[in-house]
Amino acid sequence: MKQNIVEFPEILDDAAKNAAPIPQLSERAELSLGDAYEIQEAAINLRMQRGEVLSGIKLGFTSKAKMEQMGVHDLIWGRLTDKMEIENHGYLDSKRFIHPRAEPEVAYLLKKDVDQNVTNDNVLEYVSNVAAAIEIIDSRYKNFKFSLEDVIADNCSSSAYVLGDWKDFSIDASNLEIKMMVNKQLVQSGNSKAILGNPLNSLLEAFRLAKQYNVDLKKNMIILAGAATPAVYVHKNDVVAVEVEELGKVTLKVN
Ligand code: OOG
Repeated sequence: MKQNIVEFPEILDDAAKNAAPIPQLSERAELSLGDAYEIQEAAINLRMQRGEVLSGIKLGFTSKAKMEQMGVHDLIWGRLTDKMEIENHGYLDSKRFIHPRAEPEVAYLLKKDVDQNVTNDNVLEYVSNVAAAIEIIDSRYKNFKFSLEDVIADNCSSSAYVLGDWKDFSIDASNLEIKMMVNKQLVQSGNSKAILGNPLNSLLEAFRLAKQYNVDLKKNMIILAGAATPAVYVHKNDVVAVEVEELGKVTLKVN
C-alpha cells in the first residue's frame, strides 16, 4: 500500500469501533479506485484479526434511487462479516453506530463454493435461497458525505444486516413490490426491478467482482443485492420493517 495511505484502514476501523465520524480521507490524499479497495480489504482484515468471519458481500448503488440520493454513479461492493448480522426481529444498539440508515434489500444464499466453473449460464446452480433483508449502512464519514473512493474504502458504509426467512430460490424476484416501514408508517416503497433491472443481475455482478478481486465466495455466504429505494435514517426506539412481496417481512428494533 502507498505510504501516504497506509494508516487509513486503521482510521476507518477506529471510527467504526468508536462510532466517531471522521473527515473524508480523499481530503488527505488522492485515492484511486485500486487504493480504495485496498484500504477496504486491509480494514476488514483488522476485523478478522479480532475473530470476525467473512459472511458474504454486498453491492451498492445498484439502483438509480440510491445513486441519485448519494450523488455517486458507479456500482460498488463491500464485505460482510458474521458480526454484522442481527437476527430477524432483533435489536440494533444505536450507541454502536454514528448515523445509521436502513435500506430494503433482497439477499441470496449460496449453496456451494463458487469455483472456476461458474459462468453466467450456470450461476443459478450456486444459489439455494432468496430472502427479504434490511441493510443498515453507517458511513464513517461526517454528515454521510463522501466521494466514490471514500465510500469504497469505508466498506461501502456496511455496518449491519438482518435477513428474513429464506425462501425457495425458484421464486422469481424480478418484479416484487418492496415497502419499508418505520414505526408502522410507510417511509419508502419501490420494486425489485429497480435493482439493476432484476436483483439476479446483482448476483452476476457479485460473482464477477469477487473473481476480479480474489474474494472466495463460499457455501452459506450471502449476497446483498443492493437497495431498491433511498435509505432512511433510523433512531432509538424505532421499529423498522421491510416487506417484499412473496418473500415476506423482516424487522429490527433500534434501542
Ligand atoms: C453506500 C452504500 C449504498 C446500496 O444498497 O446502494 C448501498 C451509502 O449510500 O452509504 O448499500
